[in-house]
Amino acid sequence: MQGRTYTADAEPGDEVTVAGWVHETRDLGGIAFLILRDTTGRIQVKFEKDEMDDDLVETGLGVHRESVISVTGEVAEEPRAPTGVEIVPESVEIVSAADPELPLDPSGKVDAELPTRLDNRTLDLRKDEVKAVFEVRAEILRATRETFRELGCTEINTPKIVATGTEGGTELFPITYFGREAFMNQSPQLFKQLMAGSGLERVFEIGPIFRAEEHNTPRHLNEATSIDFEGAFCDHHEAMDAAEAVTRNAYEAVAENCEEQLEALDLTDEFEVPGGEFPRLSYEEALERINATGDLDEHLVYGDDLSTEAEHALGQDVGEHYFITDWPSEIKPFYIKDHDDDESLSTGFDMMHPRMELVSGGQREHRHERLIEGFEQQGLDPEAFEYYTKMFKYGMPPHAGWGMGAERLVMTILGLKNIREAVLFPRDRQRLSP
Ligand code: ATP
Ligand code: AMO
Repeated sequence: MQGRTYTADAEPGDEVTVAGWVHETRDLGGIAFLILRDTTGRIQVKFEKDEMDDDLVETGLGVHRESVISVTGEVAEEPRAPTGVEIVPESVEIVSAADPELPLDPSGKVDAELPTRLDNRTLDLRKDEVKAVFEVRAEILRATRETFRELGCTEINTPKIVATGTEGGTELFPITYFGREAFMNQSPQLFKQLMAGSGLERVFEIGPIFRAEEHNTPRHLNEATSIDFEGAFCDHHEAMDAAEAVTRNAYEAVAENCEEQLEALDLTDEFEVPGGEFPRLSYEEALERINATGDLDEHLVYGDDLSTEAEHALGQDVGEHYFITDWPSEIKPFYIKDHDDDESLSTGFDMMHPRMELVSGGQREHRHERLIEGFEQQGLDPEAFEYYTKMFKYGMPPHAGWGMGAERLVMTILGLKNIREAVLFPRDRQRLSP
């Protein structure tokens, strides 16, 4: 809107036009106040009924909450106003009137359940503490791009409509692509590896992944945002260093640049950037520690995958971010390389937050014959992946990488209870719109 002043920029003595939402009105009889809200904050508009034009007063005070209005007037200092200034209006224009009945109360005085909030995201994001989550999310992604730049990576974008899955056959969304069978991509895994072998060498992608997850849980989405790294001439240790750097820098950026948002989320006092290096436990050590907690009904044996309960028990025991390394080869995907001195052990790793897994990664099998053997061992047809495997015949350096769920990162940094709170329009088993 031409000539519009943001509420935060209104200085005493200015003649301004401020446009925004009617946050609330308070009628005290001879005098009434309207609080106008925009993205920068709030400002009080004062109506002195005896001294002002009746039409002006009627328009200003007759409008329903959450309507969009534009107010022109002079800014005056007023110590009793919430921000120390107020506008004495000369004109009020109703730009877009709101219904008196709102599906959700943006002032937050009436709590709303998550589904109601998700159905009405526009109104929901008028609340400071909800808006703050998405401002923090944007800051985390900004800091992540900066970390990757420092790590010498180039940002890439890979296809989301693909011919094959990589992360296990049951979690694919099939689609029809001009009469052919195709799928929504579960991970940029194969494409990022192909780029590690290209002249780019070190790449990252921040993009959607699609998984037809069987469970409806507070930490799974059917469309998630994956932060992916892949680096040529990297081993799994360097890949873990990169995952740790991305995580720590995300926390640091939030601590440095999101003071206002942490306050809105009531996290100022408890927010902490992770301290020392994240401990690196081998899978075998992890099993021993989980069994020693006595928190599980079952006794875990070598070769077991870690259940949610096992992850929780270990997370509580360790109490900080940590890695689980050296998994048995058979429970890691075909593209992960085994240790040279012990082929039953993989270089695959997971990076865990005490609440959940954040990252999976590892060094990749870059030797063509071994890769083909790996496909066969997992019961996959290497022919279907020929577009990928053939590039391993033309000079493929050793490489390593990982994938990190962006929503899980946001969720754990802010202590959100449900991953859906970290997505504007989540996709889960029930939710396809908005
Ligand atoms: P990823 O999906 O990327 O592998 P994750 O941490 O989400 O990472 P899953 O394999 O999906 O890992 O789940 C980890 C464990 O949690 C598995 O053993 C799985 O069976 C279990 N699990 C997942 N969802 C549920 C659920 N709703 N209730 C109980 N257990 C679950
Ligand atoms: P993985 O399948 O473990 O590994 O996924 C990597 C990370 O992505 C996040 N994630 C999810 N977040 C929300 N909802 C989901 N349904 C979901 N699924 C996964 C998690 C998980 O740790 N190709 C490998 C990565 C690699 O080796 O580079 C992969 O996709 O945070």
